[in-house]
Amino acid sequence: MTILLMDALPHRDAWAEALREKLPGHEVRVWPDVGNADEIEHAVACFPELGELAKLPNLKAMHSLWAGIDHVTRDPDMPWSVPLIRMVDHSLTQGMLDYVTGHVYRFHLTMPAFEALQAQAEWHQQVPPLVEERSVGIMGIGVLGSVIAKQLAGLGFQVRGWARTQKTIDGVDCFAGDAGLTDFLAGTEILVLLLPNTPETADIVNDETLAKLPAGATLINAGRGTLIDEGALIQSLDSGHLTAATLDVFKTEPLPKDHPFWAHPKISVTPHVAAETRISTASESIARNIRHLESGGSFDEIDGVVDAKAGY
Ligand code: NDP
Ligand code: OXD
Repeated sequence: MTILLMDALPHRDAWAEALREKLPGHEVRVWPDVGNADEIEHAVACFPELGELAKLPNLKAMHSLWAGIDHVTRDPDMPWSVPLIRMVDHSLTQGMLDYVTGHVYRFHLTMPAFEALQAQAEWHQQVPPLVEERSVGIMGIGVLGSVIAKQLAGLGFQVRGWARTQKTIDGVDCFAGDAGLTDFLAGTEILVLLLPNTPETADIVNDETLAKLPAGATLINAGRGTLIDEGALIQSLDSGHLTAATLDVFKTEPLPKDHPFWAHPKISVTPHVAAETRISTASESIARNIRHLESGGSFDEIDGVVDAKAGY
């Protein structure tokens, strides 16, 4: 059984070593040393070169190193007939849980307002509400969003979630589709984006949707930069309707040096670090899926198999 690590990743030797260790008896090749392409059955990819996946005629599965698959599906020649499995991994989930919980608390405790006061050496005691008086809305309650929703509900926040299909999550008010979006937004003070990049989610945060949030709302985008109409976000912040935004992902990454987000007083930028794919645990997720398939297991039993029609 031969596995090809597709990318020119910074840590690809470590990835290859981890996969070899976890899949003894398998050959792990590292692109561009493909060898006989007919022998490759599993491709492990984050940001593969365009057209390279289509050159592997006997591929059984493609394994994305990231939870988001847009770096793989950007390839117009990607072989959609081969199942694509996105990363579902404990460390990735825990990292996102830490990131979102931390930034939700920062907004809940109105830290941007205190930071602005500190810059003016102003003592102004405006006490934040308690968690049970604060609503957090999560757009995208899939693998990551659902764990975060449960955690925030457990901490006492009023939590609501929005997805394409109706969900039931204990302690979380769930909304679905276009029909549920207005009500979802109207009751959301801290909006968290954990949607994938698809044609349907492009610029889903725009003038119209931002206006549906209550005045004073805040935004955390840990999903994809494509979710936000950047001009609409800046306008909403400048008007004071939205009070602050924390952005981890951007339409162009790295965020260009002259981009207005860097210097905007109400925007905090993190460089796509909300959740990292860590080699130790993620290589085990991939190895487990490969072992499962090799032992005759089906794709239905694997977490994260991409629905080609839905595009995520
Ligand atoms: P999932 O596929 O498990 O969840 C996606 C969620 O989005 C689902 O709830 C899905 O609805 C919902 N959704 C998709 N399309 C629509 C739509 N058109 N309308 C409404 N809801 C929609 O993905 P994960 O939770 O694993 O990851 C989410 C995203 O987070 C990734 O795609 C990636 O972009 C981003 N990410 C960012 C990282 C970072 O470091 N910043 C790290 C990891 C991930 P339904 O449940 O009905 O299918
Ligand atoms: C992502 C990831 O999809 O880091 O952004 O997994």
